[in-house]
Amino acid sequence: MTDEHNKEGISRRTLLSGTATTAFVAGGAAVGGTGALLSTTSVTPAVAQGSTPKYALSPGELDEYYGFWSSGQTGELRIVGVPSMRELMRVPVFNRCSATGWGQTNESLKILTEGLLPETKAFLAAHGLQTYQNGDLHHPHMSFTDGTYDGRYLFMQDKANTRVARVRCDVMRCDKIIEIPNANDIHGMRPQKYPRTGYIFANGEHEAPLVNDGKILDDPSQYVNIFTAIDGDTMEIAWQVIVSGNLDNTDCDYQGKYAFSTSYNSEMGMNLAEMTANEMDHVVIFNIKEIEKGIAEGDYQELQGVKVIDGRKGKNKKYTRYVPIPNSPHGCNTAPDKKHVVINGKLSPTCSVIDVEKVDALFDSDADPRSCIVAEPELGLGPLHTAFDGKGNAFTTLFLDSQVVKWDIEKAVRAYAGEDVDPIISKVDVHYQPGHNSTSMGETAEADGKWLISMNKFSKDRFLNVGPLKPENEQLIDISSDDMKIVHDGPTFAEPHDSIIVHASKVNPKIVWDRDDPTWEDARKQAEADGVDLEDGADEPIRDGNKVRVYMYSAAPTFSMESFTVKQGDEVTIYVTNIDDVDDLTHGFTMSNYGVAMEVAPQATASVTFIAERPGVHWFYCQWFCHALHMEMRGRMFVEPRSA
Ligand code: CUK
Ligand code: CUA
Repeated sequence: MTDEHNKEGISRRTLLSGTATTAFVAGGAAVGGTGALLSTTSVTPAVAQGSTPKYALSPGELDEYYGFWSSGQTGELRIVGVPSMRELMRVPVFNRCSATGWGQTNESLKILTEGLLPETKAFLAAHGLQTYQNGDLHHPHMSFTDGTYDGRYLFMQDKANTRVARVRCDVMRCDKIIEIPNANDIHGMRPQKYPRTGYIFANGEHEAPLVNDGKILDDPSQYVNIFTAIDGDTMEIAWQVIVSGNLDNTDCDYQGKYAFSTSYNSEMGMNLAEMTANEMDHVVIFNIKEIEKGIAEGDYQELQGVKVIDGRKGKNKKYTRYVPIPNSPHGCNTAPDKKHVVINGKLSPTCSVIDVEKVDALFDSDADPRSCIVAEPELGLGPLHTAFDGKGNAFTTLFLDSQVVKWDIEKAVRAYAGEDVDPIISKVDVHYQPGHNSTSMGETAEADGKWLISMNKFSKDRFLNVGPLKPENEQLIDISSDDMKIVHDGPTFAEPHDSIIVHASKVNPKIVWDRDDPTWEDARKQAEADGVDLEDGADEPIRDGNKVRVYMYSAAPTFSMESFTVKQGDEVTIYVTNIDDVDDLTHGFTMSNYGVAMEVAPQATASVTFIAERPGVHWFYCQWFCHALHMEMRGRMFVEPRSA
């Protein structure tokens, strides 16, 4: 370790305020007790040398893995090819998408509005909105069956507006979004691994009064946090648990018995000094079977239609256990060995390893909560998240050190038991300040130890300067050998937190939509009522008072209607069915100067409603380049003025 490196390390630490740094040092001393904060393990060079990296795919070659990426405050889900790191698709979820019409089409508005609470709808209506226009999507995770991905759904949360969404993997479109009552700002979220998903566990991060109607304001003693279990099949809330301290990240076991949530603010502090005051925070362990039993036996209060159990510290030890963990833990990651859960220290240089087999005793015999901790290796500065290779090794991001550390879980357990072994295998510099990381199939029992993505928060000098706002940098690391090799820098726009890497064999999306897809159920019913076949369209608009419905189909390069006439002020709904049954032959429908645009993929129906308030001739056109005569794929809407 050079002096320069040390200096850099110290300057990075100033990213944390003085208070936090003090707390960090205190936590380190309290837990580690072994002296130096940094291990002397050699750092592998950041750039791979020698043979052609196997991440480089030839044109036309397909990736071995799907990467499912969050996009943070952009609010969408992204699909990335791994190892090529090519961005393949953006799936709109909590955002508004200009290309697909997500947030504008009737089909998407139904999904975006039906799960909102009544008071949220009223609040949004006061702003002239039907739904939120933003979201903060941190954690995308796939549904599990028997401990591995099953390719059915992807689930993701919205920290900004307290929602959980589901994406269907057969069409890669969001089909459900629900707002979580009673909770605030859903952060950590994971699907149940076993026997299947099953539950989606969702952490409310920010504490507030349980009925947050303004009667209680600056009285933190009355604030609580809420852990929510959602039924992943119905997307209805199964139950909630009131907890002490905030909830950050979460994961669950491979036995279907417990879920685990980190809390960086067990103090329930309202400012930085208060939040980092204690040397120990905690992990909350939720006893799923006991909670289900408590619900069945009526040990709950019903709030906003949800059954809520009290699992606060010292309240009811059947439901929860609070395991003390060094200052401000963040990531929570269950290892593919089905035995260990790694709690990442953040302000403490340690990771705490829970043995799930020792958790039963916490509930059965009132054992010391810390008795489930079987290792607490000191790894470096700012451990945030851990991923696994399925060979007994863990990979932890070190935010402050700008490194990923590879360590041996079993050796860490032996060291904790007193043996003189060093669990750290190697470290690699990443660029810079990593948050999450993920390994190929790493959060399943089928972790294969090929690739690691380090999701770095800062990219600084790694790319051409694009102005003060920089992309993130996601680095692809070959972990097939002990010295981790960075083989690729992948810039991404604001701001992926988490990702999963799923073997392509697990996912098998359709090439064209099925005509009987439920997505356009409302359009199907309306067409039936109007005596129209969606695939044939109608020759004329169908008038129903001041409501006008226009049914057309698209077949490259024409719309079935060349023109139609409505009256100024009419509420017009356009239904477009793409009857081209051809791979990749997407059409679109844009009504110019009306702010209207949507995508219609092969064999899909999409619809959009607007008020024809602008009189005159308005061209509609296909905005998806579909044919040599794509430019000619257009028609006119005549809007007769009111006075005429
Ligand atoms: S959190 Cu972002 S780096 Cu929201 Cu999963 Cu840890
Ligand atoms: Cu249809 Cu362009």
